[in-house]
Amino acid sequence: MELKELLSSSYRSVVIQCHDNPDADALASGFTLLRFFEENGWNGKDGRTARFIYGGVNEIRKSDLVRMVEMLEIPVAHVRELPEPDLLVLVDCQYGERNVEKFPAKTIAVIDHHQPGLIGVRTDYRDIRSTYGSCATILWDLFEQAGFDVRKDERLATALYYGLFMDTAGLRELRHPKDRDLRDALEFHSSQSILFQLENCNLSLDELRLAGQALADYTYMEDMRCAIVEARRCDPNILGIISDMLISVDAVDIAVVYSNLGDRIKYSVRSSTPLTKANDLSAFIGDGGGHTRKAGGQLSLADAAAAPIAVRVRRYFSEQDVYDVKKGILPEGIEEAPLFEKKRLCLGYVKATDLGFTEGNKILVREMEGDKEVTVQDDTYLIIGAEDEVYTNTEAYFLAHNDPTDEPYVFHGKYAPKIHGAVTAAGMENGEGFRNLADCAKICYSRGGARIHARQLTKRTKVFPAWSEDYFLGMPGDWLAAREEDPSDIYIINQEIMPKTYDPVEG
Ligand SMILES: [Mn+2]
Repeated sequence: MELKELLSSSYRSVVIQCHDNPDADALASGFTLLRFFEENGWNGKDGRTARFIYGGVNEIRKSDLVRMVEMLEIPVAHVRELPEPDLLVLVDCQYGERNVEKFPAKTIAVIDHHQPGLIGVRTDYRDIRSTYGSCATILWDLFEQAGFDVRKDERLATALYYGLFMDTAGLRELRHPKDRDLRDALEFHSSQSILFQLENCNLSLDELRLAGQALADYTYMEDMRCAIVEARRCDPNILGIISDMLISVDAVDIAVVYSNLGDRIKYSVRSSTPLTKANDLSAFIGDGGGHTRKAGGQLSLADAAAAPIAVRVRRYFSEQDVYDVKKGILPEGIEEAPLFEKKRLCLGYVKATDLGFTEGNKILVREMEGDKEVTVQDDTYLIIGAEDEVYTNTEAYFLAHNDPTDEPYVFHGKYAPKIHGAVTAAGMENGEGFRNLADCAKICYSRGGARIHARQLTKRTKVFPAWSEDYFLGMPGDWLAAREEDPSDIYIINQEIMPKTYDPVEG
């Protein structure tokens, strides 16, 4: 969806509504969208109106939210009745959901980052991006697309930044590269003093007591070095605080903290062991994601009734195969699996020095999987691979395995990798230094021909290769591969990538 679709002047009355018991993300999304409508003529001379409301029994009471509304001057109204508007835009929630008071409207639009729910409920426009950490991120992306620059009003930038901050446990559970883009683009355009005040008044004395009680009653799985804690119903932000405390305990390598919010379960995961990535465990438990160390997610009540959190955590460990090249734990019979041959692939490449970087420069590469730092050498090539991932080669290796061309590379994936100098000197406009790597890249063709043995996985599998501390994760349907010349060099190939990159060897 694009915002200009909502700008028809036939919508004389526009109402923006967020969920009942609004949180920071909901307030940020509604507030900035209201300003967008005003920028485009609503609440002006011609009588078209736009307002921002929420329903439900309760008025905003949480202290950081009360201050957020005051300090950012958010004109939000608590209502129980609403004259039917021409256009109702729901932000950070969906029409007909339990936590959203239902008001009639002629046209309904939904902008949300939760799981799409309630198929069949009427919605005329929808933009649901459930892989985003906050609804603020979607709004920011839509504003960018529409040419509405929130950086010119510090209050708007601060609102969006704080919305993302609160929905991602203090930016520790960022899920999508766009979340990182928002953080970098708006950090220096937000009011640091307002953010500091808000961040430091979002735990009440009651919540402190709740966190203490929850921590006192942990479940400990000694074999996994995993601790699980259930907290009473609370603001989801508290879960991140509790899990951060839990993971700092010496006997705890994995921490899972959850709470039943009434309409769903929210959970927070921490890991301090390279054997388990927090985002893997989080995605296994329910609808979750995040970082290798810190992640979070949510689970529907029906799914939790079918298998509670503790059962899911146990299953995560019992229902997996683990291979470790360094320890010599290898899959049996992989050298008898069918042979495949690497295809010639169309990839993107850029020589780092052609981007103006010099030997020793540290650069930051942002891709779907996350951010990574690369130290540039004189002969460093950056390659955009078949999975939109970015990796580096030396010049000698690159030329030995690829045929470069001068044709411009065209990116077709979901998030075009970006790059910038990782130096963030004082006063430098961080986030604005990002360049789209794909725009600078040219096409090369990999030589192909390398052969592997491969078979499809029937079980979730972790492979620790010889050359990295990080493991590959394979799901049933993905492929377990071993190089023909060296069957101990094993790795995982995603099931969608396999047919694009390998051909079966006939006979
Ligand atoms: Mn949200």
